[in-house]
Parts: sequence; structure tokens; C-alpha cells
Amino acid sequence: MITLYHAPQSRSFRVLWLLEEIGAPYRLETLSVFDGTMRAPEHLARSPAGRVPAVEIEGQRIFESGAIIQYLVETRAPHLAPAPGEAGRADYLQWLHFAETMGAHLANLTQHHIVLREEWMRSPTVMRLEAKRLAICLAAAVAQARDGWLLPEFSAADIAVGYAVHVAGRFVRLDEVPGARDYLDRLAARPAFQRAQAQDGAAQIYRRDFYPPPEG
Ligand SMILES: N[C@@H](CCC(=O)N[C@@H](CS)C(=O)NCC(=O)O)C(=O)O
Repeated sequence: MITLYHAPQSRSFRVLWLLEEIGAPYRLETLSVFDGTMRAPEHLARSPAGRVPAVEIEGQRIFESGAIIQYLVETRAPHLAPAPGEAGRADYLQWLHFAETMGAHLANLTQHHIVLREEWMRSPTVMRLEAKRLAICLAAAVAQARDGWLLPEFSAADIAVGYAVHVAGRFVRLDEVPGARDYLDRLAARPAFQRAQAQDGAAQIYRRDFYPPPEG
């Protein structure tokens, strides 16, 4: 049995979505990013920095969304990635890990717009810069996926990057990035994405559709 430690709207959505694509049975344990449950000793034993996602797969514990995706694909879903030595493997690894380049900008923007509650704690310069840097990453990913997916076929890299594209729409106007809305629509049309959304849980982090950069 697979147990996924998850928080709504977080990077653990990647693993939730992958598990739905695979059709593997799993158990969802939902934690909160705000109530301290991720700092409880039992969660720190699974994820030493107190983060999600974390998984337990038949006794094997793993944290880091990219590592979990790679492990699940290797052990349960080889059809979702080119194998080592196959054409497209380098491109697959590159885009799989590029998801966390986008994730770093999303994390900074989430900190500034949502976690830092007082105006004086926030840096408008960082907020504007991070939104611009995220938009550049978004444009790069979407340009690569213009014919459908990041690789010639849908792969787990689309799940990793696709989650970032999905959340990027909170900080970057998708209509200003050619192809972004179409790629997101293709991702969201997948039945597994829709099943994962239905499991994601009540909004915890993002309560607005869009968080504009401060003027200036
Ligand atoms: N690179 C890690 C990042 C994990 C991460 O920071 N997750 C966030 C949610 S998106 C989290 O658990 N935040 C809680 C905290 O920072 O206390 C991954 O991809 O798994």
C-alpha cells in the first residue's frame, strides 16, 4: 500500500495526480501547512524538513516530489517516461527537474503574498522580480509543450511541470503567455487530473484566483 502525506494545493498534488494516472491504490493523509502538523515528530521522521509530499511505499519512505515521481515511474509506470538509454531520456530528466525551478519562484511568491501577512514584511521588489522570473519559466515550458506535451508523448514531466503551470496562474496572467492556457486546458482535461483535483481537499493556501504584483 502507498500512503501519500499531502496538503491541499501544494506540491503533493503532483504525486496525487501521478497516482491517479497510474491507477495504483493509495491512502491519503492530509496535513496542513499552517497548523504545525508538519513539524510533529512523526512527520519529521518521514520528511526531515517537515514538508509535503512524503510517501511510504511498502515500508520505503521518500520525500521530494521529483524523487517520488521518479521512483513511482520506475517501479509502477514505465510508460510515463523514456527509460535510461532511450531517446528522450535527457529531455525528460531536464523538464522533470525544471519543475522545481518553477517551484522555487512559486514558493517565494507564496511566501510574500500569503505567508508574510504584514505589509512591512514583504518586499515589493522581490514580488515583482519573482513574478517576472516565473513568467519566463512558464513561457519556456509552454513553448516546449506547444505541440501537446513536453516530450512527444505525455510523460510524468508534464505532471511535475503541469502542477507548476497550474499554480503559476495565481501570479502570472496566463493569457499573456502564448499557449499557456491551452497547455493547462490539455492537462486539466485528463481524467486523472480531475480525479486528483476532487481528492485535493479544501483550499488552504490560495484563496484568491490571482495575486497581482505590487505596482511600481
Ligand atoms: N522541493 C520539495 C519542496 C517541498 C515543499 O517545500 N513543500 C511545501 C508545500 S508546496 C511545504 O511542505 N511547505 C511547508 C513548510 O515549508 O513548512 C518538493 O518538491 O517536494
